[in-house]
Amino acid sequence: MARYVSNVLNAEFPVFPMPEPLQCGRFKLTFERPLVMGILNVTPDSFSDGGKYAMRGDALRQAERMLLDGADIIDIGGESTRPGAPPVPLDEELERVIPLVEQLRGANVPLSVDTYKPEVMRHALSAGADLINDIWGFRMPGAIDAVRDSRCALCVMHMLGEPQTMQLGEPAYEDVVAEVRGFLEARVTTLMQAGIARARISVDPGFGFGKAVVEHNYALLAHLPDTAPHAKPPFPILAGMSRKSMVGAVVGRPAPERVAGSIAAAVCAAERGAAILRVHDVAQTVDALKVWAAMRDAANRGRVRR
Ligand code: PT1
Repeated sequence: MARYVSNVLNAEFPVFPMPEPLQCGRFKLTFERPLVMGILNVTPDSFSDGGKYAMRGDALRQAERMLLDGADIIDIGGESTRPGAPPVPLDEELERVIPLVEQLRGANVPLSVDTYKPEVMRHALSAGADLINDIWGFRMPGAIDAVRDSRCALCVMHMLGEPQTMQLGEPAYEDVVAEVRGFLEARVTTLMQAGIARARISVDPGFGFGKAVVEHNYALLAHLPDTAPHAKPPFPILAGMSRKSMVGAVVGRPAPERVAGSIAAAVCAAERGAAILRVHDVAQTVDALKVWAAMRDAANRGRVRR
């Protein structure tokens, strides 16, 4: 008679070497468990005509919510980098982002700013940002100079093409995992040669940024540890899949209904050693990761004898 044997009892739990602590402005982040980065979009709400003040109030309330829900980092973004989203002028992005950094600075939580503009990076760091999250991987002229003399962390992301056009043609790779890793290796080398300490650098394969929706994104997720530079100790990996079309394509639901699918993706990434998960649904992701961590801890204790 066929018998199902639980893998957990017999196989070893996959163990990935833990990244060293990440130097992140006022903080030093450690990765005994994956950290949750809550997404704070500071963009005008089409349903509200209250202008900037309402937008800022909404953002502050949302930040408060995410902190109560257990977010470890808040990622503030003033320009949507979703495929096809229009660029935001510099002064508009500054007006959206900098007041929020100032107002959240007292919350004693690491503040990340999602920007590729060197000028926004400089102002954000002066206002007290702890991490600069750059979808362009610090390739814009002046971006490296903007962060060099600070203690902020960097998130270096892979993107093929530009946000406006990256999903229009068919993104083509010979080996998507190796090519993303090669790109990140080259960026990390350039950053360290420019004088940025290794301890400040995290990497991100850039889910949804110039990748075929199912084929490439799920290959990157399946092989997540291989998307980062092969280095000892490893660089912390940040994974952002929350509500993206890679989830939508599989569950067949619009963005607001992709919460459960996104949590499954986050747990898969945790299982593959992700250090930071960038998510919209902080409370649900924190719970899911607690359950996953309890299972991992049990696996590490070994099989219980009686
Ligand atoms: C990300 C990320 C980001 N994603 C980092 N920063 C976005 N470090 C913004 C879709 O396919 O993954 N890592 N900042 C949001 N971008 C997208 C891309 C949103 C694709 C949606 C899609 O639906």
